[in-house]
Amino acid sequence: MEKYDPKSIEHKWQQRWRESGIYEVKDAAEGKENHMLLTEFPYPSGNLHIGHWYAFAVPDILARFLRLRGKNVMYPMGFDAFGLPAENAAIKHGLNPRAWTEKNIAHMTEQFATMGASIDWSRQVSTIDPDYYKWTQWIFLKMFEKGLAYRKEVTVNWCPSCKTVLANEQVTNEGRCERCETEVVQKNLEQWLYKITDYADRLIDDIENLDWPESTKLAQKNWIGRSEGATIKFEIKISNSDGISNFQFPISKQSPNDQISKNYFEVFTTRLDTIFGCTYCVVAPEHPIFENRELRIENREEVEKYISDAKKKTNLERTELQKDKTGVELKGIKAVNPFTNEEVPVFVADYVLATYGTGAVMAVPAHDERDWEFAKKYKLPIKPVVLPRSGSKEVVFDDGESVNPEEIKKILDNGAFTGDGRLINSDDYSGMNSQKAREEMAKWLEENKLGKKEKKYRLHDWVISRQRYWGVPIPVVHCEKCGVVPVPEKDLPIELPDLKDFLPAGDGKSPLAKAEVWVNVKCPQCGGDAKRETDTMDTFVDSSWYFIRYADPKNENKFADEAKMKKWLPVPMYIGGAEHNTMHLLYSRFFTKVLFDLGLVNFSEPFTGRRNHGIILGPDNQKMSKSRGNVVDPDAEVKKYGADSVRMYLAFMGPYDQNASWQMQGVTGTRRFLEKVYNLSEKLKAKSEKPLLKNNNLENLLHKTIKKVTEDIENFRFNTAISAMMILVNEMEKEENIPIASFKLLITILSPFAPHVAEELW
Ligand code: ANZ
Ligand code: ZN
Repeated sequence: MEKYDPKSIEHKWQQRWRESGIYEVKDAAEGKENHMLLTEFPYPSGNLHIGHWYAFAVPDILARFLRLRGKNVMYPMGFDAFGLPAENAAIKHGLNPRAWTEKNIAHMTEQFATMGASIDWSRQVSTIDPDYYKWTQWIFLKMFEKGLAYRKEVTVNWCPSCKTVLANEQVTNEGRCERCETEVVQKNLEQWLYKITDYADRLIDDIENLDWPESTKLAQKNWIGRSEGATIKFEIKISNSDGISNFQFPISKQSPNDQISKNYFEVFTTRLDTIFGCTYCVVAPEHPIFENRELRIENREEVEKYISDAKKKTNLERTELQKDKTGVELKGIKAVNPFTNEEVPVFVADYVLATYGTGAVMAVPAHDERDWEFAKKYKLPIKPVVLPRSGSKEVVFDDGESVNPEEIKKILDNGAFTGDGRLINSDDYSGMNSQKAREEMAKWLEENKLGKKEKKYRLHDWVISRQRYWGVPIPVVHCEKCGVVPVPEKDLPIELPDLKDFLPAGDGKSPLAKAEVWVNVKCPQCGGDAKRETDTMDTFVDSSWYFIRYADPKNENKFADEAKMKKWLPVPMYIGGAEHNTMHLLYSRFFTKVLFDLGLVNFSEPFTGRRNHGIILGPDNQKMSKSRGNVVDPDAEVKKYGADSVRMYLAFMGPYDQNASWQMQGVTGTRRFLEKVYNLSEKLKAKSEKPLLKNNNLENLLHKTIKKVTEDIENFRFNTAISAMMILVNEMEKEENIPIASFKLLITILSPFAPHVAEELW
């Protein structure tokens, strides 16, 4: 028999698989359960890198395994093909974004073939295909009808160089544009948003039952950031030389924002039980209170200087990076604590964010660390009102007041006590535990209409507008008479027009504003002159529903046929990177819930199973990058060792969810292993088709290995499955004769990992 030569084997089988179409899956196969094994479809950057191999070749082991276990497996692939790089290439090298992207897709598809993955290319989905984005637009119209798509002026991260709005996640920790490193500034712009906050509770509550990594569930819960607490009204009093008087804004100053036309502001707290310890209040620099000129702040100039400085900082700088809390007292103004009627000073400080809660807080330095630091710095009183149930020494709560003075001293000298405990110095509430006090106090607030229990979320509505060319046009027109008018369904898709010049039109306008013929249309409602919306959609919109399309990729009348969706969805297993823990996975869940509420799909969670994969680092244990010169080229490795060896090495590197560093000689190990397997076929005794190995121990080991490989694959422990096969093969090598039946078993368990050589040996 000749030597193992992957070159002569692999290409041949890849061609055979393609020509026979064996991986093109039917919607039903008798006696088999359907299973869509989903991986995150790639962005067509132009070249498959080793990370792509890790993301697609290793899950292919699972796809092939599930097929061997009798499932009707769909292993689909597509391209998330809109986005900035195509447009940047267009601007930089004068290439057409569509031509650039399509060329990349063609090249990557060829590279995919060398992986030997069991992909069903007949179901390929590409987000730039008008047959696909027609439905992305259609879903927008459904959202619009339901009030889930709306326009609002929002403060956005603005990159002055890319001239585009950036998502928070596209801004680096240093406050720079992720792509071009320019310093990001804040800017107010009218944007389109999806109202994901309407789904905040369901997005948190429904996550419990999913078979997902705990780390992903936690990341989503933190991202949504639900806090249960209360809002409380604090009356504003102005003090002047005659003393303090009740302040009433003139009626003429009625503002759309409730809070600045009334004589109070609202705070949000999760610790209502500490309210007797409130010694001052803080409002955010962007708080609407400052818009009211009637509010005579004696030191307005100083305050406005502080505000304008604060607006230059990013949220991260304000909250985490800046260790020293700063602020300015609003002279001439006091806030009244509704429980004590005490008047406390009001500060503006940038550690309070306008975008969270109500943008104002009651400060309780005895029980909040930030407030404690601030109080020490500005010499504000610290008033303990909650003590630990048992401190270093016994605390006596007989009448709710007698306490160990050492506990008090500890708080005053060492820092806030932030836990729950028993209340002191809190009138009738003294002696209650924190939980009970919160309940009772909230009741009192509600009875007196001074506040109420409330939940707040960190999650904001999703800004989907991008001022970019290479994206899905938002299907609305702006009419002078009718305002914003949705494009009728029958006119979809609104195709992207061809452009010569892809530079943004300036003033935050998309390059599409330059496409005059395309922009100027008749209003679908009144027939008058109107203009198309020129913003395009965030690419995360495109990828929020692509997995549904795999069930019915060519449907021209619906985004997918109901019967077909029932056959394939929801997705039982989705494999991808931990970087998508929040945005992509959350957006897809939101889309699914919206479609579910519209009665368009019959499942309310898109992915019942989820596993994350790690990252392949360079041989130097660093992230691979051209500048470090530690990039591993999969094509070169395949040429040298064969695809089967590369696949196996990737699976062998470690637990699939962990990062692993590529070892230069690593693939030689799996290559040698496959050579051994190949050479075992010399020992086959064709005539003696005896079912068992002569050596009882070895027969035993073979079956133990089958069991172990099975369980390991099911649990994503591909590395230990390979170790087990290596041990088995070493033992089999010592035999002189190997029955064909035993060898077939070995080839079967090997085939998901090294499909080409397994097919050849079979
Ligand atoms: C009084 C208090 C006393 C608070 C105490 C905490 C401890 P989470 O859990 O993250 O929701 N807060 C409210 N709005 C804020 C804003 N816009 N910017 C900065 N801080 C804000 O945090 C809620 C707590 O964070 C609230 O409860 C408020 O401080 C503060 F012993 O109110 B607390
Ligand atoms: Zn009109």
